[in-house]
Amino acid sequence: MSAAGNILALAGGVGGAKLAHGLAMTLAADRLTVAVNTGDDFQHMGLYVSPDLDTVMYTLAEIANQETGWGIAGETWNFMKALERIGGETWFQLGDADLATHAERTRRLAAGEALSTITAALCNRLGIDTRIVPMTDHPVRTMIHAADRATLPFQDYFVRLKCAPVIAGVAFAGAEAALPSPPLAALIEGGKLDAIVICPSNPYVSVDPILAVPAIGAFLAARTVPVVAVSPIVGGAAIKGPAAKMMGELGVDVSALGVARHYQGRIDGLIIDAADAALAEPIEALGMKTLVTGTVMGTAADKARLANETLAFAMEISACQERK
Ligand code: FO1
Repeated sequence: MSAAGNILALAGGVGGAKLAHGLAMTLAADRLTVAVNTGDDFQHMGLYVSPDLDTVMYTLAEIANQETGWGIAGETWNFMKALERIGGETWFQLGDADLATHAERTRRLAAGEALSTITAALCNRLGIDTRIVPMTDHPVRTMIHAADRATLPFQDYFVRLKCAPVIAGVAFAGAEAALPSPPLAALIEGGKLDAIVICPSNPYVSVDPILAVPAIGAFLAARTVPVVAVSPIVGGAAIKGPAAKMMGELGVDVSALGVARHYQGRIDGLIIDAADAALAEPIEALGMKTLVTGTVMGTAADKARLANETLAFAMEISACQERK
């Protein structure tokens, strides 16, 4: 694979967006496609909200709100204050600038445009030249099966209930009928891909929904290019979000080894943090290569470095596979 190969990155929330940003800084725009989870999407107050698409878009446009991990930097909350005053629903905070994205996306969906078409238009207006595409234009909704037998839509679990319910399982309603979005289908059918990068997103609710789209999961299972993942679990904890809590409740090892087991058979390499160096051996025993490096991305330089190391790791695996 040439140094700047054709890369497909699979991303969800904050961690995924950070590595996608690093890859966008590293690769020419026509060499990178970021396919984003839409299982978190939902209708709220008549608006279609697509959190992971917005987190990736805002991150690559460098307008993401660093404090919250979602929405837009320097946000104002006049809409929410006015909503509170008249007794509206306020558990899901919609900032004034962020609201424009939801309103415009909702308007264009109602006019019959596809989510991938709208996403391309929004990215263009935000000055993003990297291709950001939804995993599918069809409805797929992540549902949390709680141990008390309740089935919760994802945002109810994640935001309204603050991830408190004990999780017993996850399902992706609509996934079996979903097709990859047209730009993603063209890429995976085009035969020009050099590697796939699974960004450090929650494996259960950010990456699995993408792989639950049958043609995407099948493409990875029958892969002819290396698939490398970055572990979102460092030192037994998640950098952000409920991944560690979920893994504990699902009874899997809350570690990079637990992540490796989750992806076993679907990836060729796992990048783990230096804090987890001792796990490299048991992870390699699962039949995948490992790269031990700094995986916590605090700065833009961290993002670019990890992106370069990820691409080099994928190239190395590709070279090994070609020699076989
Ligand atoms: N997460 C919260 O914890 N509280 C919120 O009020 C909230 C609002 C919100 C609005 C727009 C958006 O795109 C994301 C928002 N999120 C909020 C985060 C969202 O629930 C998560 O980004 C994903 O669904 C999980 O990665």
